Amino acid sequence: MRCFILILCWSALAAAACTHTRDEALACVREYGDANGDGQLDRAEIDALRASSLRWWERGLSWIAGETTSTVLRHCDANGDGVIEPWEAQATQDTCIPTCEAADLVVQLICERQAAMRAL
Ligand SMILES: [Ca+2]
Ligand SMILES: [Ca+2]
Repeated sequence: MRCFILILCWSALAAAACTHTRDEALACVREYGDANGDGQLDRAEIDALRASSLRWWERGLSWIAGETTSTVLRHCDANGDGVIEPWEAQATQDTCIPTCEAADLVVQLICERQAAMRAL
């Protein structure tokens, strides 16, 4: 019986773990983050997106975890020029939202909240 419950829990976790893809996460970050509509994300836009999406304690936690705007740029800005362009998504697959769990987090913490704010 315990095994059965464990398997149930595991499959529930596994199903809940990956409901979004990296492409979805990147697309919505671009959609909600690119404030000036030039097709790329700069530091100020990433800062603004984080500030308006994350709650103060989540920003604190992410800062403690080392997930800052600088980290985002380091992981997602392939040529290091300070802006994230669409072509860099392909070049940073291993560092920028590398797992579907990361994609889920981005969608839940940023995209869904931005969508909800827009709907108001
Ligand atoms: Ca922009
Ligand atoms: Ca770049």
